[in-house]
Amino acid sequence: MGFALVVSDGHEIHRVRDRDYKETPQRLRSILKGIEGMTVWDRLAPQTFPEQHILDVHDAKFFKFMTDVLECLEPDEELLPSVIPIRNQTRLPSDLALQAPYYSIDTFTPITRNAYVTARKSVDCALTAAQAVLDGTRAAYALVRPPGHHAEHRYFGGYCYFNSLAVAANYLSKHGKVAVFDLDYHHGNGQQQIFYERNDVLTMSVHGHPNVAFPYFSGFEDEDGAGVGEGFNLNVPLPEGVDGQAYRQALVKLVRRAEEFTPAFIVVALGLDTAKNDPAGTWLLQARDFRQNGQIIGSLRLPTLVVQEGGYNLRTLGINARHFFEGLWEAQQAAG
Ligand code: SP5
Ligand code: ZN
Repeated sequence: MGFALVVSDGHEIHRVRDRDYKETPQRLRSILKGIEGMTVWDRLAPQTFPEQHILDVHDAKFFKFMTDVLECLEPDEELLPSVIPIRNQTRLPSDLALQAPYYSIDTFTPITRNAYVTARKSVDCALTAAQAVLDGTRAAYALVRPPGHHAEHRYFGGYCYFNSLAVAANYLSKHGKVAVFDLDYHHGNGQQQIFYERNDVLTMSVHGHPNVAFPYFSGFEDEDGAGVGEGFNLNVPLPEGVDGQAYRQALVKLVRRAEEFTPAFIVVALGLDTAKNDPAGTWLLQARDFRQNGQIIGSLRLPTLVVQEGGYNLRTLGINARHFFEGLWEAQQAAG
């Protein structure tokens, strides 16, 4: 059996223009171009799942705000958060333009009808891939945009709207313990916050130190979970300029923690912005490093769901994704 591949359809209607780099349809096309020559893939069409799966990890009013966008905005209208309502956090502003900052962690993630529609589809792709894993495939890749790992229980931001990987991890968790590896350059604050008080989903992240990297307010080493979830969140913040070898040292720490946890499933937030020359990062990973990262995760020999997150260098996204999956495949085959 091969690896399942589920690709966002209709994502081209959504794009985020930012000054330095962009979360655009070309990103997904570059990745697809890089991996489609591999013979391992069994392509699966995205299935539609009930919205209850989203409500299992996101706040109901937050979800309503996202869906209200369909009725309240013009097709091409864009809301960017501006006023920051920090004073009265329990009073939901009635105006949608003020609800945007109320539910946002930043001021550069636009709210549009297309963002909502495509974010819903990203969730469906992640759930379709999760279902493939439950059905016995060794690995499934949800190649999606928009990304999701910065979206918390009731916040969007960092180009993310719904936390697709958290929705999928929560779905898998009904069948066994889940260990989440966030490999994106930016801290996976979304799933950290969503699972912070749970001990059946271990959340882990290697990322640029929040002193110098988005999202700035979380990803510190001393955040290790709360309540029964204490000890079930692991952050490894690293300085700028990290190379493949230093990265692997951190990744191996996560693997050791995962082995101790004895999960039934692995979920990987595959950010490719750790690559050399990525405009969003400062690290130096090359294709061969992504292959080794795939091998390290594959050495766990567990059913694995991979969800695409960031990565913005159109010239290297495809080759790096390909190397990651070649490594994952090799290690899983070697395991027999
Ligand atoms: C999924 C992912 O990789 N999200 C990364 C978001 C980090 N973006 C960094 C901040 C860009 C700030 N640009 C502000 C320009 C104002 N127009
Ligand atoms: Zn990122």
